[in-house]
Amino acid sequence: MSDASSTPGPSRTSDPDHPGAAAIDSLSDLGADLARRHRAVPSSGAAVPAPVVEADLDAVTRDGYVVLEGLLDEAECAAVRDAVAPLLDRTGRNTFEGARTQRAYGVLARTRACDRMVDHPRVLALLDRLLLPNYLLSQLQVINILPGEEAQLLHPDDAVYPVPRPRPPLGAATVWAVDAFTAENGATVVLPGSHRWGDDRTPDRTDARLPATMAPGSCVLFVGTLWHGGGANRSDRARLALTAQYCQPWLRPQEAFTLSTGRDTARAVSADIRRMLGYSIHPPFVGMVDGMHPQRLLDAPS
Ligand SMILES: O=C(O)CCC(=O)C(=O)O
Repeated sequence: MSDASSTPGPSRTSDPDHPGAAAIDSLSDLGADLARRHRAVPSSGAAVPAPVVEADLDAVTRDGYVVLEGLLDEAECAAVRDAVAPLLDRTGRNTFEGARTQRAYGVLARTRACDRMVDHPRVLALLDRLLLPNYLLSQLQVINILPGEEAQLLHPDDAVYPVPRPRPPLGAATVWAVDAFTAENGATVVLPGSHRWGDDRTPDRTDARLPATMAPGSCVLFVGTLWHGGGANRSDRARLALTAQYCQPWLRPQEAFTLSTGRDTARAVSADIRRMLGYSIHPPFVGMVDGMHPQRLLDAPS
């Protein structure tokens, strides 16, 4: 069932009770057999030159994050700004979401304008190396930090999963600057190297906190183990951002996108986003629907 597999399936047997049944000698055979029509295709990240990805990956491995500059142009940022403005109608329900921060969820079901922030090749090229094939989208939010907002509680995103640290990350995230991120307007604050900390360590005043300052159309990508948070907005203008979180394909995503996002949306997005919404399998079975690859739900008329 794995669409991560690109190898031909196992050979068919001549068992008279099960004509055409495949011989399965290993779990990878099983995955390859069940994928059949829905085999892996490389993500759009495969087109990114290897030296570029390796430099990005070196930074992430060393510091826990990397700033990817200038991935979207001003027209693309303006389109995102226009599309998300009507979605920003409320402030946070607690100080973690932010009393002076507007958030919008369910973005993919409401606009196509943000898709490139979810499946940008530079991001996918890194995720392809940090996570297992068929990693999933775990969250997608618009975050608009208003003037006067205080610094968010520092946190690692994958602390929601009860797995002891230190350990490899269970996911990764991007925060995209739609407006320029500055030290004054609430640029995401990162703690370099904190992705290696164990459970016995939380940030104290001696730890370096760096604002991820960047131009519109750039993003900061960090692993789920990195301590970070939204910055205080001491400017007189809002700071508009979009954040996408991704997780290993065997984990439960924070938002159940297969429940919250309709099949018309799943058909409308790119193959990379569709796979990340859950129309994919972690081999041999995780994510199946009625014993079959979930992509079949989209092949049939709904
Ligand atoms: O808005 C930001 O810069 C980061 C927000 C964040 O880390 C979160 O809400 O989990």
